Amino acid sequence: MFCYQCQETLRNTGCTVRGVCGKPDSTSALMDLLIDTLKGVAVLEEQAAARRGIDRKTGLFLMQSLFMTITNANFDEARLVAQIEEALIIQRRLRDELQDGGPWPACATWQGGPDAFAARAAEVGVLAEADEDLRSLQQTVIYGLKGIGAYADHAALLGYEDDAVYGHMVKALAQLTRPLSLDALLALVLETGRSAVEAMALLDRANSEVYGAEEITRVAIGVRGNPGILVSGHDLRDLEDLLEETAGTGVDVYTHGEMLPAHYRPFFKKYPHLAGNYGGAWWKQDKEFASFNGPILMTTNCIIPVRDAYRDRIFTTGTTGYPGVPHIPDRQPGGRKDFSAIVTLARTLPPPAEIEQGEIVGGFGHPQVLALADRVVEAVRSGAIRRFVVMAGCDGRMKDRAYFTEVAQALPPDTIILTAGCAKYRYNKLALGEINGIPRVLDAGQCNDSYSLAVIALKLKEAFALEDVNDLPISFDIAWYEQKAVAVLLALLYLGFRNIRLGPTLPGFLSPAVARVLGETYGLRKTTTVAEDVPAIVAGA
Ligand code: SF4
Ligand code: SF3
Repeated sequence: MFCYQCQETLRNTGCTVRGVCGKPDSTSALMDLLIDTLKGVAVLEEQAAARRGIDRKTGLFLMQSLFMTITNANFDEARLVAQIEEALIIQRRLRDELQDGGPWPACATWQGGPDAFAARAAEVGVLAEADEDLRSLQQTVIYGLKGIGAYADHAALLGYEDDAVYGHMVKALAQLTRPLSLDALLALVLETGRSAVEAMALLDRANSEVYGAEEITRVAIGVRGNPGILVSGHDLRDLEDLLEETAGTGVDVYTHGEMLPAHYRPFFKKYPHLAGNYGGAWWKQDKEFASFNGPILMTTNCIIPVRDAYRDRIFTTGTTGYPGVPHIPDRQPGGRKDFSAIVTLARTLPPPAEIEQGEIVGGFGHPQVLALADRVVEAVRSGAIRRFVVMAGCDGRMKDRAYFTEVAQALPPDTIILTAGCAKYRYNKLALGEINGIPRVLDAGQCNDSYSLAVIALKLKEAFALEDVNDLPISFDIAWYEQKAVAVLLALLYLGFRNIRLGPTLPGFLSPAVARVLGETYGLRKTTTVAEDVPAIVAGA
């Protein structure tokens, strides 16, 4: 195997025997094979779409399939094989539709079955491209597409789809089957950034129209005395179905990890049994799931290798999966998922053990911050706020991520931290105070809500009548782990944000030459030390 898609890749160069995340060699091969097969679907769909427009079902299939290959999303090989077989069926259907489609690339001609799987798997994969710079840019596109796939899937589940997002997915995957120059690939990377903006904007609209825009909310982090269900991941529709299923049963529902921001949306406040948030970021789940005592529902990434302490009470749904863990099937059109097995189990189990007490504050999406715009602009003009520091992204288990907590603590009291994603757990429980009644940590929501932070910056640019968003007193100190963060990064670059610090390492998939080009063109750089970075951030360097 060879995989270097996440921040924890071995020695920041690549996992070659087994993933640091626990992904076995055989699963990695199936993921490579699935991506290869999706490229075949895209080549055929691109031609068919030229005649009849994009087929949304095929577009959504591509999105969901790529979502399954994100770090810590799906470890279930049977599901990956089923997805490959489905892709081969779609290929056959498209070939029948096209008939005169001419010669197809290999990714659109190989046939399924175990022997064919093994033979084809040996030919595809990241290292199939020998040139490290071409490989670097090709994979940057793929990883950006994975993040887009995740966000577009969430939007589609709420009934929001965008043909332009599907169109870019099809075009980009098809393009990757062709010999492209470095310049052409760089252009495709930026186009993928544009598509990431569109996908995040779509999801922002979907979430806000269906569940209400985020508003300032205090969320309890202690526990009540009833049995509970813990719901993790990013899928708000799953949370809605679970809250409906548990209403009046005496079972409470707690959010975990990236589900925390659901509390900020007005729709979910009507459920009195949505009890609070339990625990922190994904990587502590081995301990937090053990002490929770009740069932756990994983709706998306990040699931880590399942421990015995909670093996008999964890469930997956949607694009996520784990071998031996019960998987709750998709809802029928117009219906709800059937979570009754989880509720029945919850009633037999003890309530969660308390691991902390108190509250956290969040809900600073763009509508909420813009509602405070007068106060914010005045605080900047008066000098009460010297600088905004965007510290969005992912958390992870590596010790050097303490950097992000220490930066939050070391930033002077006249700075505001804008955050989104599970990176927030590094500092959202610290007592960092307020500036003129505005909390110093403003949490916009999930990682996709990094879009909100970009909107806030662009609106502030207007408020201060600036030509260039980089003239704002705003700096970026981003933490990344998986491929949604890659989509967010490409979106920020596309929107024109410069001098982003990225850590705790630059992606291993950026070759030295590609990293140099991104550094020279966009000012993208690696985080260094707290002592070096904090003064530079405050000075706007
Ligand atoms: Fe390694 Fe990350 Fe790939 Fe897992 S997802 S195999 S940790 S690079
Ligand atoms: Fe976290 Fe996995 Fe990326 Fe949505 S839950 S941000 S790492």
